[in-house]
Amino acid sequence: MASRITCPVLSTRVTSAEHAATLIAHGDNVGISGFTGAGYPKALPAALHDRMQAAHARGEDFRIGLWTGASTAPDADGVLAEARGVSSRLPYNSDPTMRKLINSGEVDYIDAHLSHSAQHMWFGFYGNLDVAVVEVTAVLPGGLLVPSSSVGNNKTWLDQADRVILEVNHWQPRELEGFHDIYYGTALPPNRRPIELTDPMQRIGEPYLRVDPAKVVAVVETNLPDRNSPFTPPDETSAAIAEHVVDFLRHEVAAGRVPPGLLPLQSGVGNVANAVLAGLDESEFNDLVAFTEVIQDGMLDLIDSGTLTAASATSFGLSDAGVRRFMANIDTYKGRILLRSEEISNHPELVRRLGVIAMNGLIEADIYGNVNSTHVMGSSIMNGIGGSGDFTRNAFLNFFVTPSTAKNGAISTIVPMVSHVDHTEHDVQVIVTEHGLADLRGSSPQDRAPRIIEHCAHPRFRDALQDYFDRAWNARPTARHTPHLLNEALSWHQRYLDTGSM
Ligand code: 0RQ
Repeated sequence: MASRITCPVLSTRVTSAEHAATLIAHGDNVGISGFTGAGYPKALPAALHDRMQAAHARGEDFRIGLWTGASTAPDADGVLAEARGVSSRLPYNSDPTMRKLINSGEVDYIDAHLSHSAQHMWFGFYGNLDVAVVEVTAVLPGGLLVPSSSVGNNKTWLDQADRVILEVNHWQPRELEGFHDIYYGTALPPNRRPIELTDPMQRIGEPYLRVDPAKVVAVVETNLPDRNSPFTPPDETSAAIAEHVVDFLRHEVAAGRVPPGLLPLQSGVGNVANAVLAGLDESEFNDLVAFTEVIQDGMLDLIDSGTLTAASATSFGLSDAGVRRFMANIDTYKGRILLRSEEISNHPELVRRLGVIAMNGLIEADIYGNVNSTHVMGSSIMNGIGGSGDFTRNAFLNFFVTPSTAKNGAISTIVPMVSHVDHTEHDVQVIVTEHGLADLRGSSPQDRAPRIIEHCAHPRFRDALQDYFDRAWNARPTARHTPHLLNEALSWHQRYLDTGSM
């Protein structure tokens, strides 16, 4: 195995994961790498899990504050949750074991916008970061680090942590060097300057992360794969959603509001998002570019077919087949894929300047266009807001895509009033289900309701939604801007909790 650690100082710090784990103590805040299952530390969390369990067996408390880029994997979030070793967690989680502890009240979850997480750290809102644990591809002289398959919050964690543990993962292709653009120009108010990025693929930083070698207390070598999620081909529902989105974009181009090559695309994670990308791939659109968070298989398809010329993101989020394809052709992607820190990939200034077209999933929307992306029945977290708020509010055009029902039709994803709000009616522009699309731009709440009911709701729920709107309209003639029946607005959710169906 060729050495990936060519920094003379840091090559003396190579040690085992078990030893490195002894350098983390109960009560520490620990910032780990990782974003949508890519680039998270693979060995340290398991070693820490064992230390936590041993401490708990001795009757001692051992819990840490766990900060990440976004979601990690069962062998990072999962094992630490299983060890009951996490007191607080930020900013985005999709791990089922961690989710259970959050929903049982055992773990405090701070569900920040991804673009906020780094700056809130710099502002001092989260407290001191004791340790950073960051996976990298290689360690070069002078503390220059070749990042791995995600960047996330690594720059901030490396800068801010008192102590740093590096995992050098030999599984990550050494050829990843050159795929990153790490911007070191962010300053704190009142000294901030514009971020001079005017093209999605412009380089404004450098290919390496930096670390002060004096802070590095351990370097651990691994050879373990990322958590690569299986890819499900589009089903009938997601294909129908994709068709509505593509048709709408055609319409926008014909109306002269959007250029023929569209505008930089952001696509959320999940199968519906992949289906929309597949829909674009089959369409006449080409020469597209992405300014997004995650490169999923669908993006790779678009790059391979030439529909997409290039993509800027903060992370990969590929299936096993996607990873094999990427690795086999890695040189052809160089210069066409750029990974940045999440504070830049999701930066409101850049999303707005570039005029991004944002497409994200939802859990439920109400008849006035408020969107809930995070909570089930008002109280249980699903994943988190992620980057959906960063992109939605600042986009040129935003879409929310969803099947019209969930849980085998027991739940309508269009409801009288959302049980939690992530994206307000002031932000949301286009809602799309398999039944159609509601364009909410420039419309009042009373105009939106009939459109959403008619075009987006499942036919089985349409009459009940229309009936709710009509009765609310008639109930209080002086309160018709956003008519509601307050004693009934959340009754659909209560009915589901009581009976298992809305
Ligand atoms: O749960 O698998 O247990 O049945 O939610 O739903 O329909 O498979 O859709 O995978 O696209 O996820 C909003 C969660 C949608 C996602 C959300 C249940 C449903 C299923 C998933 P089961 P689907 P998706 C960039 C952008 C926030 C972050 C974001 C998300 C599960 O898109 O996390 O946008 N978004 N980031 O059954 C109860 C409802 C439901 C419901 C769906 N109304 N009530 N359960 N479900 N609707 C990426 C990042 O930021 C990293």
